[in-house]
Amino acid sequence: MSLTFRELTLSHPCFSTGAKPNKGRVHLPVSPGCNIECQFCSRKRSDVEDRPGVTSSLLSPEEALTSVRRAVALCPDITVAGVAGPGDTLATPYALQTFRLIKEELPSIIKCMSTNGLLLPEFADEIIEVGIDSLTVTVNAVEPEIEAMICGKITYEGKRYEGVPAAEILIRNQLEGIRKVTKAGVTVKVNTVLIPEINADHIETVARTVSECGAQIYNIISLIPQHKLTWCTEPDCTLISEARAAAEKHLSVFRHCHRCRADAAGIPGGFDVSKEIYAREFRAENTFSHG
Ligand code: CLF
Ligand code: SF4
Repeated sequence: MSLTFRELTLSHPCFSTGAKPNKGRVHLPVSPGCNIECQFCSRKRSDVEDRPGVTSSLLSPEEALTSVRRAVALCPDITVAGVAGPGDTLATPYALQTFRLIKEELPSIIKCMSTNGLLLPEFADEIIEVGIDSLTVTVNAVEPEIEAMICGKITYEGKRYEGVPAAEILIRNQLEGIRKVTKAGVTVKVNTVLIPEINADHIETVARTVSECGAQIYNIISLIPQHKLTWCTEPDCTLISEARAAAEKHLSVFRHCHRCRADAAGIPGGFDVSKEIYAREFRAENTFSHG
């Protein structure tokens, strides 16, 4: 049985809608591949870049379980084990395999998974059965013409799609998947990457649509202009505030996102134990993508 939204607001660092979270999470970089091509995404191995999509190493599900044990021993405030990349969690089987091990060995740990949602309808039953407590779906647009500017290509059922046809499939699956898992009691958070030149005027429509599908909390992530979106700008504080206010008409908004790496560990924005767990030397640059 998954935790309720109310229980998550008290125990999950990315579901606290009021005060800064004092709970922590350990991210397990077990998902190497992806099935879509976000124009802002640059996945890589790095010890220094501090953003989603970046990791020092990849782990097997068994190694990930060991990492959770070490993380909790080092930082007892860690309540959540999350898989947020570096690729998509449903493009390979390792994230769900990892959560099965956690469920068996460490049942009190909250299981949190982040996906682009392309394969969500297909894996919804397994997500429910494994007992994922919180699922994040990154939905950057619900209009195919807008999404096509953000996601260039997808690979789906063995075929490559581009442009608007790709965006139509992605949006359809994201919304269908959100409906399916929320109906079964899984709490869904939606992340949207705010891109001033592309989706800034579209945020309220995304928030309303995903809320109607059952999502309960919304997180706006500022674009880090990179890869094919270097022509775009990072949103300023005013634009972020306006976007949050527009979204908040429809669902709760999370405001303390730290655009975590795929191997982050500790309290977001606070005590960091990732170096001890993943043997990283130091962290510095602040760049971006999903989380
Ligand atoms: Fe990780 Fe994401 Fe789960 Fe949180 S992060 S998989 S929901 S446990 Fe949190 Fe980090 Fe922001 Fe993500 S601060 S990037 S929202
Ligand atoms: Fe895949 Fe996530 Fe990168 Fe998009 S941001 S291409 S979903 S890994």
